[in-house]
Amino acid sequence: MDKEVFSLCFMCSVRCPIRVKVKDGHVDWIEGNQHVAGIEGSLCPRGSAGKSMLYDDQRVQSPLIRVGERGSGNWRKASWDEAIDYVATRIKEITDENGGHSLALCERTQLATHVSKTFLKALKSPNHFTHDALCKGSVNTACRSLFGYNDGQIGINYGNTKNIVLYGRNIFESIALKEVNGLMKALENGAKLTYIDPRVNITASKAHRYWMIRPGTDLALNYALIHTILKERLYDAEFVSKWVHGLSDLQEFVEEYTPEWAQKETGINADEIVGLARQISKDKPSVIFHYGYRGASHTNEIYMRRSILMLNALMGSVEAKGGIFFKKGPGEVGGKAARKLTAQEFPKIDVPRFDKVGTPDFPLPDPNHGVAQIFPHAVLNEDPYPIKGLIAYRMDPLMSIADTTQTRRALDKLELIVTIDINYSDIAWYSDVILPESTYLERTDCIQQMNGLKPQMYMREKAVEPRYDTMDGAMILKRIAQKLGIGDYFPYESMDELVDWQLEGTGFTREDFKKKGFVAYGADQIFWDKNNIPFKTPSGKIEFKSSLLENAGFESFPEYEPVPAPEAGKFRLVVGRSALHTHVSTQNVPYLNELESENVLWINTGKANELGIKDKDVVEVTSACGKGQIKAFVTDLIHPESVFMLHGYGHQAGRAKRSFNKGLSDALIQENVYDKIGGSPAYHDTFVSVTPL
Ligand SMILES: Nc1nc2c(c(=O)[nH]1)N[C@H]1C(S)=C(S)[C@@H](COP(=O)(O)OP(=O)(O)OC[C@H]3O[C@@H](n4cnc5c(=O)[nH]c(N)nc54)[C@H](O)[C@@H]3O)O[C@H]1N2
Ligand SMILES: Nc1nc2c(c(=O)[nH]1)N[C@H]1C(S)=C(S)[C@@H](COP(=O)(O)OP(=O)(O)OC[C@H]3O[C@@H](n4cnc5c(=O)[nH]c(N)nc54)[C@H](O)[C@@H]3O)O[C@H]1N2
Ligand code: SF4
Ligand SMILES: [Mo]
Repeated sequence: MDKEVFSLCFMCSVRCPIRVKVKDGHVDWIEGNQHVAGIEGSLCPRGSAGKSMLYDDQRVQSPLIRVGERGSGNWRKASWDEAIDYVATRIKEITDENGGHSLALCERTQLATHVSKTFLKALKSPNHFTHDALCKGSVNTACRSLFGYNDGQIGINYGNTKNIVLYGRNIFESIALKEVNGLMKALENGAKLTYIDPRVNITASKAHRYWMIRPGTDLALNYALIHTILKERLYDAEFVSKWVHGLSDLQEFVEEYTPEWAQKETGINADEIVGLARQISKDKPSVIFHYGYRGASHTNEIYMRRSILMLNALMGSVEAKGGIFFKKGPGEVGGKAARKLTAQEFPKIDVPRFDKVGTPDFPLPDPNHGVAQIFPHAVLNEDPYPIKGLIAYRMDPLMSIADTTQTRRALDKLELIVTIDINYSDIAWYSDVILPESTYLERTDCIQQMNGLKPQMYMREKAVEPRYDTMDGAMILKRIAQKLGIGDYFPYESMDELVDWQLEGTGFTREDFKKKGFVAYGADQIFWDKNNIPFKTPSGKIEFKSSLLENAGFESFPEYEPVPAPEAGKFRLVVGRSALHTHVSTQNVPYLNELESENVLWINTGKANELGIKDKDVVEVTSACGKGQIKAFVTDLIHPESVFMLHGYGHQAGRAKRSFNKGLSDALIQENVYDKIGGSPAYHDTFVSVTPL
């Protein structure tokens, strides 16, 4: 029998709305949900490959318990009853002896995150941590320092923008579909795009203005832009005088950071910097300085992200059409959000988090996410206490935290590693137990609350029955919880019941999602009155002079520290994504692997000639913490100070045969250093030497 199901893609975390056509119990076709504005049927390459992932036999097919050494790949099949019993028994032993806090759970934030948070809270462990700090920890902190809202509560109105500046935000390859479609619409309507990156990528090729910046110096560029905007009074005076706290402090601070000074630091011509400031101010407030995710990734990340947000405030583009806006929830229109299990009462936890976030040692990162890259340090040093067990749920610390060798040493100290995954990821391969989750096409999931200009809810609905002996994540955790005697926190027997529980009191039912795949609380876009924006900072204003930073003992405007050039023969290693893969997840998916199966090292032609490296030669890349081999891509399209590779390659799980040992893992080479204020890792603060073999 044929049917069509509205659901949510999960080939990456963006979760675009999709329509799945099913024939005789098989997925026949996947396309974007045509009812959703900004999607209208479109899908990215990874979304289109969902079927290839579903019908791939090289994913985990049943629960597995390790029989050989960790990482040796010797497994025995187990039934769900046995696997759940085994995991619950081991968790009980560990937490009875060492306390609930000796168990940690890491996860890439997803729809069932409220379930895993509940699991840890019920066990009295504060040690839930997500991918967030690895991705944009300092962006989150910077947003809170200026607006009192985190980055997740802020959106970008691409479709109506007139002028946009992207700092290494490689939007046409590091994709979120709605953003791409929105920006394309704006470009068709005449918007101007400036792209800044030490590397010429697809986004650079679509820009009106491209600057090959010296890697790591975006902050210097921004100080010069701010200098020019203030000196020439190019800012939105009305907005700034109403909302900005600390303008005169900023003015005094940027006095010395002239465009001529920035030219020396960044390599960007001073006249061009002035030219951008003048041009973009003509389009205010419908302009965007994109605060990004990754791009620059350095120990001073917090100040770089703050400087971008300040540029938006100076242009008055905050809560403006074609600028950045605060996301509106159902409460704005008298509606109710879906319930979360975390709203229950839990036992009090009286120990700090493993990463000390929220204590004077690490006051500013977001405790809802924690700081993942501290995990290896905390385990190895037993600081603040010994951690004995880890559940890795849709996150791979081995490939996603810098310095894999160090992370593996930390994992070796653990008594229990359990992975909930769909693939033979590197962390699954290194675990004691693998609990396979059903893929997104085989499972119904928790409700997606989508706050934005128009608050909505979406639902992931099962399209086909699971092909293998797999289970939904929220059911796996519930069953372990039952064995541990904390089952009462999980008041459902199936995913449908959990969704019904979430929807209680919202006025919507599961049936309502069947028509279009989503429900909307109202029809109109909501912008707040610009004279009445409820900033959540202590002053109620946009805090250039930040009480969040200063109360914690940090400066709002620390002096700029010049970015060192690499020593002779060395390069700054920078990394990024490809349009064809998601992080470390999809390299083994047949269709995607066929299109791109290996990463290469971009190296500047002049530098390659000096080193005697020719295109496609295999080279060795060496840092202070690791080394590996990779093919060279010799090109003029990269700044001579940096070399670049795609993230996500160099997998070590033997049963994922297509991706096994293909290319090189950036995490093996990168040092685990980070922004000690904002929380982001400094992935781009590793210097490497490159030698021909
Ligand atoms: N296809 C695909 N799309 C994705 C993802 C995916 O895995 N695959 N992941 C999603 C996620 S979670 C994220 S966080 C986003 C990431 O999206 P982006 O923030 O766009 O990140 P990257 O792909 O990491 O691209 C980083 C770019 O920054 C450049 N860069 C390096 N150093 C500097 C510097 O000093 N200054 C400047 N200006 N640029 C620099 C690099 O050369 C690279 O081109 O993508 C999202 N979209
Ligand atoms: N070295 C280095 N580290 C990085 C980055 C980098 O550029 N370089 N980028 C950082 C960024 S921006 C981010 S966002 C993070 C992402 O970090 P991660 O979350 O670790 O990476 P992902 O590839 O998104 O997903 C991890 C795991 O989820 C599994 N998975 C996929 N779908 C499902 C599912 O439906 N259920 C379950 N249970 N598992 C599933 C995949 O098989 C994979 O093993 O990495 C960060 N870490
Ligand atoms: S951006 Fe692509 S992979 Fe990610 S959810 Fe959307 S369609 Fe799927
Ligand atoms: Mo990310």
